[in-house]
Amino acid sequence: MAIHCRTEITNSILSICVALIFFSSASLSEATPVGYGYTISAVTDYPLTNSLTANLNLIKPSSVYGPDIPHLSLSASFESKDRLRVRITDSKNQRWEIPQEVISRGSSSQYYPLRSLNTNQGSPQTQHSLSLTHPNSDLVFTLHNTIPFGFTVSRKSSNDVLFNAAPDPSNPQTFLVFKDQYLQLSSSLPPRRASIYGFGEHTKSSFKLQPNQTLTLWNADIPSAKLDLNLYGSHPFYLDVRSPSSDGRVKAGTTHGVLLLNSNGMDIVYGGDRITYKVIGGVFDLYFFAGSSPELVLEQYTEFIGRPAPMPYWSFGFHQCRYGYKNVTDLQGVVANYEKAHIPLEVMWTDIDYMDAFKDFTFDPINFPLDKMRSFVDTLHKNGQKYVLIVDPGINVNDTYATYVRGLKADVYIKRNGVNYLGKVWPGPVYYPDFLNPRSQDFWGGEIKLFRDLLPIDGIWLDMNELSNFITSPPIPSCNLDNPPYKINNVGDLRSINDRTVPASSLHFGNVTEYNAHNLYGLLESKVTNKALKDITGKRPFILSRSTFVSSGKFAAHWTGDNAATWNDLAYSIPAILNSGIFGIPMVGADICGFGGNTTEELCRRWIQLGAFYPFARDHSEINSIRQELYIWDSVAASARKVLGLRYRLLPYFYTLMYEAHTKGTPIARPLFFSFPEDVTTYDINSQFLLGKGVLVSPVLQSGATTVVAYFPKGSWFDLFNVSNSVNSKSGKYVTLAAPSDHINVHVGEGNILALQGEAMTTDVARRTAFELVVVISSSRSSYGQEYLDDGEAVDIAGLKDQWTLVSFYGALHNNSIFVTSKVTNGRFALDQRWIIDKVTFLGIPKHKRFSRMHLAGNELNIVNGTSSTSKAVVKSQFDSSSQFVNVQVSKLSLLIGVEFKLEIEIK
Ligand code: MIG
Repeated sequence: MAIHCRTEITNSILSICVALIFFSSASLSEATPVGYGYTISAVTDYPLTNSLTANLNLIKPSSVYGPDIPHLSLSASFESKDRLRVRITDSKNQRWEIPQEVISRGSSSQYYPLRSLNTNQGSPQTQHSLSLTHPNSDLVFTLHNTIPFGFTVSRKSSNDVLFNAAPDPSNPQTFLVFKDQYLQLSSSLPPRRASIYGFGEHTKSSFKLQPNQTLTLWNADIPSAKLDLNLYGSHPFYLDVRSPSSDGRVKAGTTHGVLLLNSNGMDIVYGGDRITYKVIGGVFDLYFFAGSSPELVLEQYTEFIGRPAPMPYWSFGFHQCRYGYKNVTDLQGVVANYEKAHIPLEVMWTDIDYMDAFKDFTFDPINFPLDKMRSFVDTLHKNGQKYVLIVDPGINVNDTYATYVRGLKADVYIKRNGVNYLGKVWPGPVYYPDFLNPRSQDFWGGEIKLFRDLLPIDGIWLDMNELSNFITSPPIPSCNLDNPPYKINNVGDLRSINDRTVPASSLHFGNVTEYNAHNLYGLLESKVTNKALKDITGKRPFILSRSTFVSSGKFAAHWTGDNAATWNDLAYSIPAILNSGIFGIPMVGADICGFGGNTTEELCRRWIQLGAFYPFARDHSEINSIRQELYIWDSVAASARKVLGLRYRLLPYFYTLMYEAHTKGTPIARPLFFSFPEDVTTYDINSQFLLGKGVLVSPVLQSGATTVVAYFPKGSWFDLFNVSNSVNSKSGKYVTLAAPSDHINVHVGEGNILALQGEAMTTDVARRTAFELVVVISSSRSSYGQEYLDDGEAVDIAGLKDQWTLVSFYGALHNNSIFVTSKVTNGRFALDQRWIIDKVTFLGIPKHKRFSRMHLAGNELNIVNGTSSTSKAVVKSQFDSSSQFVNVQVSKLSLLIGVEFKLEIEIK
C-alpha cells in the first residue's frame, strides 16, 4: 500500500482501486490534465496545539504549466475556536508568502510533534478519513485518505460541509495541483444552498455571485464602469450564507467566511456548485471563519486581518471633488456656491490639477500658487471645512525635482535589471517608491511632512497605486515572471500581467518580485502614508486609496474608482459598497453623480439621494465631463438639502457605526441579510442596503421612476423623513413606495434606537446641536441603540477614559408604560461637552384601546435619575398614518447624555 500513515487504514484499498479506474478512463478521453493530485503519506497530530500535519506525495507528474512539486506538507490548525487554518506548501523549499510585517499571523513553523496519532479511530467505514476538532469549535477539519487525497471543513453542530476539497475522481479540474507557477484547489458547494459574496474587486450587477464566471484578482487601473473585470483591489475572501438543509439541521443564514491569504494573481472560477482557485504563485494558506452569523464572520475576519481604521468625524460630512478644477478661484467659487445654495460642504478636494507638471508635493505656480492655496485652506478651516489633495505614487524622473533626488539618494525605487524601473504616468517618466523597502517610510513620510509644512491639508487621496503605468514594458525574453505559463484572465482578455503596470520581473526590497508583491502595493502605500500622517499630525489620518488588498481597511478608506454617469453604474454602486464592507473597508463610496461622461439632472438628483447614505459621500467627475456640483441644478440642490439634511442628523449614528466597525469589524453599510439572516429573500437583494442594524435605504435606480419596489424584512418600519409613514411587514414583503423626484425612502426598523442631532452646514456645528432619541418599539424584543462620543479626531478610539463616552440605550413597551433608559460608560467626556437630549420620540406603539384618545396629555411622565425637570416637558401623541401605531413625542427635555436616565410614560 502506498500510504504510510501512522493511522492504520484498513478500508482504503477499495477506494484506491475505484479511483484508479476513474483515472484511466478520464485520461483516455481528455487532454492531458494539469495534474493528478496527491496522496497522503503520513499524518501527525499535535493535540496541545490543536493541529495536525500531513505529508503529501504527487501521484504522477503532468508537465502542463510546469513541473509539479513532488512533496507537499499540509497543516491544519485551530488558531482559535472560530478560526481554522489550512496551509499547503512545498515541504522542501520555502516559497513566497506575504511577509509577516505586512499581514501578521501565526508563524507557519509552530508545529512540534508531541505524539503520533491513535490508531483505530472511528468506525470501519470512516477509517479512511481522519478528523481534527477543537473542544470549543463548531468547525471540523477532515482529511480524506482517498486517491487523490482530499479534505473537508464541516460543522460539528449540523454536519454541514462548508468547504469540500474532496476531489471528484472523474474530474481532474477538482484535483489539488501544486507547481511553481500554478496552484489549483477546488471546493464543491451544496446544490442551491450556498449564497456566495465577495472575491473582489469587480463591478457586479448582482451582489450575490452568479454561477459560471471567472473572478480574476490582479490589481489594475481599469475603470470600474467596466463590469466583471479585475479592478483596483484584490480580496480573495468570500462569505458563504447557507439556506436551510432538508434535514432541518442547518438554520437559514448560517454563515462562514473563507480567506485564501495569497497575494499572487489568480482566477477564481465560480461554477455555482464549485469554487476553484487557480493561482500563479505563493502557497495555499486558507482561513475558515466559523461565524455562524454574517456579523460574527466579519468580527472574526477583521480580528485576523486587522480592524478598520477609525475615521475622523468630519469625514462623514459631504465631499466635493472634480478632476479639472482650473485654479484657486475656481475652487473658491465652488465653496461659495455651496454656501449660497445652502448645501452642506464639509470637504473640498483637488485632483492632480494643483500640481506643477503633475509632480507630487508641488504646486502649479500659475493656477494653484502656494500663497493662494494657503489662504484658501485657511478660509476653509476658519469655516470648519477641510481640504484633501491627491498624491500619485510615480515620482517624476527629473534632476531639478527635489523629491525625486531625495528618493534617489535614499535608494527607494522599484528596480528591474539592476536599475530603477522607468515607468510613465502623468508627469512623464517616473520611478515608483518601493513601499516594501523600510527606508520608504522616512522618504515618503519626509515628503509628506515637507508638503504639510507648506500647506496644512487634512487628508490624502492615493490614486494610481495598482500600480498604474501608461506604458507596457516588453517582457524579458524567457522570463517566467513576465510570461507565466498559466495566463490569468487579466482585463478579461488574458492580457499579459505586465499590461500597463510595473513588470512582474521588477524587484522590491529584499529581492521580492513584483510578480509576488504586485497586489500589495496599494496596501503598503496606505500603511506608510497612514503612519506618516499619524506621526506628523498626531491625529486620526484620513486616507482614501484606490488600490486595496486584504487588511487595507486598517489604514484607508476606499472609493469605487472610475464609474460612469449612467443609471447602471448608480445601481452597481450598491454591490460595490457592500463588498468593500465585507472586505473590511467600511468607509467607502462611489463617485456621486458619476465620474465619466456627462451626468443629467435626474441622474445626479437620484445619485445624491443614494450617495447621501454611502458611508463616504463624495461628488467627483472627470475633466471632460460637465460640471455636476450639487448646486448646478435647482432640483438637485433641493434634493441635496433634504437628503444631506437627514445624513447630517444621522451623523452620530454613522460615527457610532464607524466605532463599531473599528472595534468589531461590522460594516457601516450592510446587506439586509446581516440583520435578517433567517430571511432567504434578503440573500438576493442588490438595490437596497442597511446602515447599521436598522436603517434601510431603498433608492430609485431607474430613470423616470417615481415609485420604488422595496423589500421590507419582517417588522415595522418608519420613514425617517416622516415618521408617521410606516410599513408593517408581518413576515417580509415587497412594497411599492412613492418615490417622487425629490425623495429617497429611508426607514428605521423596529427594535432600534437612534440618537440623532440637528442639521447644519458643517459637522462641527451639527455636533453642537441637541440630540433626539428615536425609540422604535418592537413587539418581540426590547429596543437598543448605542452612541459613541469623542472629539472626532483622537488617534485612538476609546483611548484615555476622560476623552470618550459610550452610551447604550434600551427601550420597550412594558405593562402600562413606555420607557427608554441609558447606561453610560465614562460620562465625564459627554458632560464636559454639555450634550443634551432635548427630544425623545417613541415610534411603533401598537394601537390599543387605551389609545383611543388621541392625546396622552395628562399621562404621567417620569424621569428617574435624569437631570431634567419634567415640568417643562411636552408630551404629544398621534396615530401613525397606517393607524396601526401610536407615536409619542416628548420634547423640551434637557437630559444630559452623560448621565444615566430612565424616561417613562405611564399609559393610563
Ligand atoms: O489617469 O487624477 O480614479 O478619480 O480623477 C486618471 C485623475 C487618474 C483616476 C482616478 C480619478 C482621478 C483621475 N485619476
